[in-house]
Amino acid sequence: MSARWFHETLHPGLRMGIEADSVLFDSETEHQRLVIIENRELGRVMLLDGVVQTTEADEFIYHEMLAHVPILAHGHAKRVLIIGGGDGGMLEEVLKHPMVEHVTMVEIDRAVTELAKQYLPNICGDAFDDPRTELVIADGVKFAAESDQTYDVVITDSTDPIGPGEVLFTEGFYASCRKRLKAGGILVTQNGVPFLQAEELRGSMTKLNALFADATCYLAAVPMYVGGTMAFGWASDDPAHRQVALATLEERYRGAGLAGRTRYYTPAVHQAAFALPPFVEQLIR
Ligand code: AG3
Repeated sequence: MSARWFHETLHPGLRMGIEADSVLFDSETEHQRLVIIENRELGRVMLLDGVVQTTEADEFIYHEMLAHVPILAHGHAKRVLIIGGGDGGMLEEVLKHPMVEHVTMVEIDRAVTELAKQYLPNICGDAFDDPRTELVIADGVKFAAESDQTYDVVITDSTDPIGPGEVLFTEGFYASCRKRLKAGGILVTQNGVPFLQAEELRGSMTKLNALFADATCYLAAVPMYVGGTMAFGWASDDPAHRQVALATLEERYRGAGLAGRTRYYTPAVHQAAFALPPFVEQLIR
């Protein structure tokens, strides 16, 4: 069988291609087109509606930075809510914290979780079987609006604001997330690559600034999210959470048993991620 190329369709006028040494899955789910391929550089790669969601090679950067930054900044997070995140990579990272007692993950597409268990065990591990995990197959917008549960950290591990993911970038959704936070809780969001998705970041930050006492973004370069660094939205009513001293972060990092077990996150990287180049700063104020 000849190799097949998959081209990402996210940025009009630019084309990123990944050669599939093999195609493990390619079909429409109830919600979207789901593709899992294998590539010699990247390992297994999952795409949703033509957009790379995660790869075995670089998932650690994205998942570590969206999980450990808010949890270690918070310092005593016991309850975490993940909106999206069907591949289980975020769940697996969050569960590394012994202090975390309960994680609710709300994924709209059951097929994503089922296929991740089958084809992406290197990404989700056995996170779905952890007794602390509560998997809810539902619309994240509806869950955030209607649940009566509250959390210390809320993570939106979403697709981009096109198609089914668009609602996860609205003011109404962010307001619901705020209601799901306990006092002093932290919301973090997948917010795209600002070099290519400036308006997406500007839009989210305008809404987060209006709703929270303290809102900003932080950055990490995830190679297969092309275009430079990715932005993660950060919002909390407690500004102290992004001023945590390095020594404190180090103590919490060691305390969680994470020292030497992360491949991107360190307390120093955590602090540095909040330093923003002017072209990003201008988008978020
Ligand atoms: N979902 C975020 C994919 C973002 C792609 N955007 C982009 N390349 N600008 C990741 C899901 C992993 N759990």
